[in-house]
Amino acid sequence: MNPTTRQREPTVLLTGFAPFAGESLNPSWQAVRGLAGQVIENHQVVVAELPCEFDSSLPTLWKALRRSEPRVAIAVGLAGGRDGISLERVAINVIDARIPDNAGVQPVDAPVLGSGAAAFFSTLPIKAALAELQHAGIPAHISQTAGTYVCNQVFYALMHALRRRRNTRAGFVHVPWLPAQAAAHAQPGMPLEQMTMALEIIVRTALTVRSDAHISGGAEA
Ligand code: PCA
Repeated sequence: MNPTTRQREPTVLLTGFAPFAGESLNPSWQAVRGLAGQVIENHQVVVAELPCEFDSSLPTLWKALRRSEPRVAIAVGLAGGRDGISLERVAINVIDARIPDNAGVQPVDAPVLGSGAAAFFSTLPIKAALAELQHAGIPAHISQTAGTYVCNQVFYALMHALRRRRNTRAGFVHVPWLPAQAAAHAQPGMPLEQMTMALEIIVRTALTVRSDAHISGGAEA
């Protein structure tokens, strides 16, 4: 078949991160990897692992976006210490690294993109996804900040790259520690199967729900 005329199956892009800060596993990549090649609502799941490096994560993200041309793109990262799935609401145009990345780089108060808007909102139906996750018995919440580290940078760059693609929904999800990591840090964790199931639910919701649910996911602080 002529590759230029071949109809490609629509795709969903999921990215996870390489381990960082001395950990040997990053649950985000473990969970994303578990959905590689699966078909959800007639969309093929394409996955990519991003380095936990300010400089190289973005070209890797852009390449994955170019290759997959997804209908839904969700970047996933670890937020150690959180006690459930975090549906991130907003990406901000700032990097302020508390620790160096895997390349030893530690930017402070730098913009993600010098000429970019101050912030972008997730275009995923995060409230509807929250309701679905709660219905499935998976701990989850809306998060009002994705931090100021590599995850926020990738979230911001993802939303910036897709800002004119009205038909592509995109956003960011943080997952907590895996159980063994949670025990080592004395912080909350979640089994891998539950994280993978959560991502599948979020993808399905993004592909099927037209307008987001009107339920509170707010916080006082
Ligand atoms: N979590 C970090 C970067 C990579 C990851 O998985 C963050 O939240 O910024």
